[in-house]
Amino acid sequence: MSSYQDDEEGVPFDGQASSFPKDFGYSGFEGDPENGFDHKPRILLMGLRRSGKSSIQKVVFHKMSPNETLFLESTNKIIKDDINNSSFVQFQIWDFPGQIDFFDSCYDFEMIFGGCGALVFVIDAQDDYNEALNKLNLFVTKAYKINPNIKFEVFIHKVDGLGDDSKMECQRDIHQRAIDDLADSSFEHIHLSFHLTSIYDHSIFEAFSKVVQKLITQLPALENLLNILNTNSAIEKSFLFDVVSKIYIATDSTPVDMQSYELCCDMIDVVIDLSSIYGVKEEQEPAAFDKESSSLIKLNNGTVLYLREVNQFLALVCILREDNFDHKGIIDYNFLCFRNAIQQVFELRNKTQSPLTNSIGSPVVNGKNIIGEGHLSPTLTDEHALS
Ligand SMILES: Nc1nc2c(ncn2[C@@H]2O[C@H](COP(=O)(O)OP(=O)(O)O)[C@@H](O)[C@H]2O)c(=O)[nH]1
Ligand SMILES: [Mg+2]
Repeated sequence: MSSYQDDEEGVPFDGQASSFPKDFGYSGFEGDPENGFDHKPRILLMGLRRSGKSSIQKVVFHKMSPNETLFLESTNKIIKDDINNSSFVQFQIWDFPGQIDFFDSCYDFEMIFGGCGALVFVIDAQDDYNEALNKLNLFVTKAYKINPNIKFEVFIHKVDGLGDDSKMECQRDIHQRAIDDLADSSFEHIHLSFHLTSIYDHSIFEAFSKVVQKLITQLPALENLLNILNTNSAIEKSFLFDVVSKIYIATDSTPVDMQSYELCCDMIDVVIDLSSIYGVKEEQEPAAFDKESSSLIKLNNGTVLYLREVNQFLALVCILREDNFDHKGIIDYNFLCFRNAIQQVFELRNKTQSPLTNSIGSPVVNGKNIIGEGHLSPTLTDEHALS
């Protein structure tokens, strides 16, 4: 294991959280605690050389601009990156060198896959992908044998160079061949998820959001809270954003359309940019996003974007019709209830070391199952909200 390098290891979170305790984040991965590894879900980035793995990691989590990735040097050892220093989203990303080989004895694959939550396999769609598909099959089957709980995600990457038709064609082809290959090696029960991605638009953030969401055990509870909030406040769409990475860690159960997601991402940029220019007090540590953060943007098509701080790391961004924004008082009140409920979900998780979930996989808040009728309705509902 001498080839591992920790040079990008993030500074541990310093515990300065305003609203939440310092261990606020995801629950630890289900790996063996004895092996001395960090108890964070681990996401592995794999794929051929130059497929775009390091670029993805830099753009999504380190604010690198897509053009700068042209100058990235190729990775020749596993780079472990701790995503937790300033962000709610806490996990490790391991960026693998493209030329990694299973017969290389310096890698301990039992350990690598054993504690892994998700394996992201990146395929360069602008290149010939035959070799990539062979590698995919090899990696997935090997990883599955060691740890069948891994979520397998395939990023069909660099699709910015393809037209709409060829994107679809490429996805269909890769999907079909990957599934066929698995069937040929008698692993047809392995589930692969496919995403079309590019670092030049929001698709990479969207895809990563979905990967990260699968690692959040509290997701059903968060979704449900967002649904309740929306119904009672006449909100059309709401996202719970990790502000630093602009990954959404949950959204309500209506389908996500890319445009709304992009609008919300752009709103976060606007808010952070404006407050780092005008909103930072001199005597304080510069913090562009804090308890006071909130913003309202009216679009000229009768739609309103509304952003509120949920905690140091998270923001709620909602899209609603301008007419429904007349009830701002109710929306704000419902938001406070929502924020409280979120806080309870995570406090509970932090308190109990034992598994949080019950039979239907959702946490219990205040002795009540968070999924189910009537939950929180006494506080969140207001008859006037929809009248
Ligand atoms: N057109 C395009 N190029 C990309 C994209 N992502 C990465 N690249 C380029 O692909 C090259 C290889 O990227 P790199 O991250 O070093 O690949 P790695 O070897 O898999 O880590 C770089 O020149 C990137 O600028 C993308 O989404 N679209
Ligand atoms: Mg690399």
